[in-house]
Amino acid sequence: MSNRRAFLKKIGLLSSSIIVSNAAFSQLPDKRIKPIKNDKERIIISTWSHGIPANEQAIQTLKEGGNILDAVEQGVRVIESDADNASVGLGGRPDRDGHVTLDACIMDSEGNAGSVCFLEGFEHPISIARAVMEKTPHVILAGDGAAQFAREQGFEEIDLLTPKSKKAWEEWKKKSKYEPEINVENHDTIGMVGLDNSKVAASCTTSGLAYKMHGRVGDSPIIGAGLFVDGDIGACAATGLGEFVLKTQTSFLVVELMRQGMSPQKACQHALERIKQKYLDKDKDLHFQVGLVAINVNGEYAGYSILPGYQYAVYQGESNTLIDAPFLMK
Ligand code: SD4
Repeated sequence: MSNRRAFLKKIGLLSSSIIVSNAAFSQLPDKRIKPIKNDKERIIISTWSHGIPANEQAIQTLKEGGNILDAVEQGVRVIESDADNASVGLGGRPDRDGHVTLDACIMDSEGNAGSVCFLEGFEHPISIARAVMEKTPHVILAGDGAAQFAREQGFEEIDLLTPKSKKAWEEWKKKSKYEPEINVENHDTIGMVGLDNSKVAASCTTSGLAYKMHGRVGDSPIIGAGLFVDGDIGACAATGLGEFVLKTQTSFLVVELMRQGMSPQKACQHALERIKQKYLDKDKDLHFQVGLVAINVNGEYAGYSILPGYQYAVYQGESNTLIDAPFLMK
């Protein structure tokens, strides 16, 4: 008996039981939410307080006739360009070798997605990610290949390490301690989800964790981790310590839980509980933040985090509000 057959026999998965388990799969509950198709509802939600100006731009884009994909792209570009914001893109904190390396992705209602990671020297990785989605047969381009593509597409090159972020990095090098404490004063990512005209979309862009290893790629450019969109269900985007978002595919999980009938708030809470049970409950020395934003196609939305301190911005109707998210643990 082959090793594989022996293994399948041991775990009781030889032919007849495979058929049973496939049948069981097809009976998994799919309480797909019924879209209300409220064409007037227009909602934009972003991670952290920089979500306020980003939402503002996203709504402006919709008002000027852009669609929801344009809105989530244009919204986060504002933060990518903000040199005073030490978190994303220009002025972002570099890796331990002094390189500002960028991760970003974007996804639409039809299931199209594009991403760049470990990219250096461009102001708007989110727009390069969109170009990957729209102009190549691929989903992800990385490093030099992503830079080559960006150049070919006419994206302008720029040195992202500002004198301020260089000084902070030089200060950091004196102790060289890697402490990814992500919270209100120290976060690196903007994730945005939006709904307009019954269509959802999401974007996520970051210079990644401050002083990470050169070459490190986080959750933010990975479809299913940093964000996920299903046009029949809704969208989710994540911020926080990317390694744990990657290991649990958090954004995909949230959308799948919404597909099973959970509200965005329940789905976010449940997905974060998964991280807590798998990692935090097993190792009392672990301490990290993960924050989420999620929306379903009916316009219900939520933000949630593991630890206190996470805020998200919601633009709905005429108001753009910063909300303290509920959290799992003190
Ligand atoms: C990362 N998730 O690179 C990002 C970091 C982040 O606010 O969200 N910071 O792991």
